[in-house]
Amino acid sequence: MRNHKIVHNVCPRNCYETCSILSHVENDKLVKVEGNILHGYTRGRLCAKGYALTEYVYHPERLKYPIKQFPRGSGNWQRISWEEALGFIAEKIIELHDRYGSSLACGYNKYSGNIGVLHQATEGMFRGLGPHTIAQGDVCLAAGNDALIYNREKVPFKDPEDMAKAKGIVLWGVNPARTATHQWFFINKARDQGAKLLVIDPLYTPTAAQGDIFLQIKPGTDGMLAMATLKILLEKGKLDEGYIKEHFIGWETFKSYLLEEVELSEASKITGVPLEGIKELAALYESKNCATWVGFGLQRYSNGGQTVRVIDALVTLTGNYGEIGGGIYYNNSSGIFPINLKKFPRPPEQEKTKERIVDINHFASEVLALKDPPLKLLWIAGRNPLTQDQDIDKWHQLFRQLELIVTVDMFMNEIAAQSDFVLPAATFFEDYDLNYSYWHHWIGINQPAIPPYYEAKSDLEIARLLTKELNKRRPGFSSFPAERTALDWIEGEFTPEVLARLGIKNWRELLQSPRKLIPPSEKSDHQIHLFSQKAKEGQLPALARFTPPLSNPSYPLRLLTPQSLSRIHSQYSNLSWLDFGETSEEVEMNPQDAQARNLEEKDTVLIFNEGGTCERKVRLNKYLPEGVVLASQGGQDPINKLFTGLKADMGILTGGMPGGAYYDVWVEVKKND
Ligand SMILES: Nc1nc2c(c(=O)[nH]1)N[C@H]1C(S)=C(S)[C@@H](COP(=O)(O)OP(=O)(O)OC[C@H]3O[C@@H](n4cnc5c(=O)[nH]c(N)nc54)[C@H](O)[C@@H]3O)O[C@H]1N2
Ligand SMILES: Nc1nc2c(c(=O)[nH]1)N[C@H]1C(S)=C(S)[C@@H](COP(=O)(O)OP(=O)(O)OC[C@H]3O[C@@H](n4cnc5c(=O)[nH]c(N)nc54)[C@H](O)[C@@H]3O)O[C@H]1N2
Ligand code: SF4
Ligand SMILES: [Mo]
Repeated sequence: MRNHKIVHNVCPRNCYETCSILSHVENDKLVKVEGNILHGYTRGRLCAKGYALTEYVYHPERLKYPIKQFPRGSGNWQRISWEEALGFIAEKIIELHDRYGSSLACGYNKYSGNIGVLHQATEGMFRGLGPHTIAQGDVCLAAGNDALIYNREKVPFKDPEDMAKAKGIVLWGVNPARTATHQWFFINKARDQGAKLLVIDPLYTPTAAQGDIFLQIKPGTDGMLAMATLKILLEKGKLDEGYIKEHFIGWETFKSYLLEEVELSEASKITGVPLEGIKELAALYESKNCATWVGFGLQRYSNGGQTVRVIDALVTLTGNYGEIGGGIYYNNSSGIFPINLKKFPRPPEQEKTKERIVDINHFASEVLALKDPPLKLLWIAGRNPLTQDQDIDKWHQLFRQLELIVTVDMFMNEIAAQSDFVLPAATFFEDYDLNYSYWHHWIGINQPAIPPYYEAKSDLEIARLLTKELNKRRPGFSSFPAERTALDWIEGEFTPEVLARLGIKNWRELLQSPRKLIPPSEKSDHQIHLFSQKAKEGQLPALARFTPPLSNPSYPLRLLTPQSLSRIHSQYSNLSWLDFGETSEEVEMNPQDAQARNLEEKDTVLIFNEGGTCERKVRLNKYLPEGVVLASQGGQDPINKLFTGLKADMGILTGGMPGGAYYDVWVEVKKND
């Protein structure tokens, strides 16, 4: 074999797993990827999307050069040089600064394409311009994360590998058969030792199919299920009230709510879960070693945060604080890296005014309301809001006011197609990065395996080059430290605390192999806020209240759009290796709901609400509960056209903005004659 080498990479998708990859390279070409056996969580395996990365890197649709389109949206693209593209953008940034007296007319919208640390270079590049406009918020997990902060002051940092030691496992609103396949190793280890697996989901998912017990719940009613379970345990005398009184703030009010206002048969009706099912769940929580994995699915509701608070109350009141294997698993971001790309010092005049913050979940509509100055230049990186956002029609209005739209991406996604300039992004095989997971505790350094594809550049390289262009035109315009290389930034992240937690002396040891964080040494004192002063100050309802999620009298069907197996949101639909028949052209319906509307398999239908209309083909699914329809994300006619103004009840503490209530969508379906 000629010139064969193996390079360490880390998959940077917004995915629980952050897999460690060994890339086989021959003559500068990526020929194969495999999992790295030295990674204790991903254990030498990738998911199907990971194995398809060799097709992804050399895909014929990959963007090779900077391109410019005129008029915007016309498809009339012209290749240009990097110098020309960056020169034009730099001129525009300076001109806007002169026109408005600051860079507030310039902003970015960036999220989950690549969540590696160095991909925060886009944020850094804008920071260097002084005050500017930012899309802020956490799309994935904000409401549930806040809920845990209200209950416990901070989110428990759990090691998902410990789930292997649990005596029982509840998968609550999470679908790891699709979204976190490596976790099955640890779930199955526990099952081999006799742990029962109980799955709670409105959909009969591949995860539900693995359960010993499946509770098919009505969407948004999980809070009620948790309350009813607690009531059973309280009445059976299974809660240790002596301990609870000492460690739980607000127990008496919560207890009287359970006793006086929660009614089991009513709860069974609201949730759709039979009483036997609620009893099975209660039986599982009698064990002190029950693991509860709360997924991001169940908090995408207007009552999503409240739901997670009540589930956490169930977990903790039954004594499951997190003893070996047990406790709540949610989001394990360690927050250990300083992320210097967002913290470098700026001159005092750049610190005088604050950045302007816009809710990422409602970006276009909020930006349209901005004045003094209006947003004029928008930079998109690692995002496809035209399929993934809410209020998509507002994006089209926003385009009219923007003087320059720049998108950095590997592919011509829906937002790139509406941009003035598209800059080709390098894949993670083409530059360095530092990666941690929001789930497992392993850290890895991603290393360049192949040269950049044609003229593609990483987001960091682009930030450095644009900064140089700006400062060439106007010395000192940007304070972004453009001279720092990828390795300089990586080195800067390894504080003495990080090195100690990784048990290493020099960060370069990570170039040889990923390492696992040693857990922090502090002990939790188990104080739980069933009454939270902080939540009260945030004007949130008391915990002892179950608020049903929104309903809409005009639109009787609830639309769920969770994650697909072969996609990461809008990505990968162009990969033939991942063509498992998943399509965004269908809507799945229960046969009764279809019959009531005179619909049959393969009928062309319109699915609509006050937000808009999408065309789909009917696929009958007898496992779907009545009143729920199911569709996939992405595509040319995105389902998110039907999403308007949906906010979860919590999220401010985590993302500075409420989470998005992506599953609180109500629709009607009719034949398209
Ligand atoms: N294959 C794949 N993996 C992914 C992604 C992807 O696009 N594709 N995306 C990644 C990202 S960014 C994220 S945020 C995570 C999300 O991954 P998960 O945490 O698994 O969350 P979701 O897929 O949103 O929803 C999980 C489950 O919650 C269920 N659910 C919906 N409503 C309710 C409810 O009211 N109650 C209950 N009990 N369950 C409910 C859904 O039916 C679904 O089966 O996945 C990551 N992993
Ligand atoms: N209907 C519905 N909508 C949803 C959700 C849902 O459950 N249902 N889930 C929401 C959630 S949890 C999320 S996380 C969002 C995801 O929404 P987005 O953050 O918009 O994510 P993607 O659709 O994955 O698009 C990411 C883009 O980044 C590009 N990219 C990849 N790597 C890089 C890189 O290194 N640099 C640059 N510049 N670009 C790169 C990809 O090619 C792709 O075009 O969607 C949200 N929208
Ligand atoms: S998409 Fe997720 S599971 Fe698949 S290779 Fe990447 S990190 Fe691993
Ligand atoms: Mo997400």
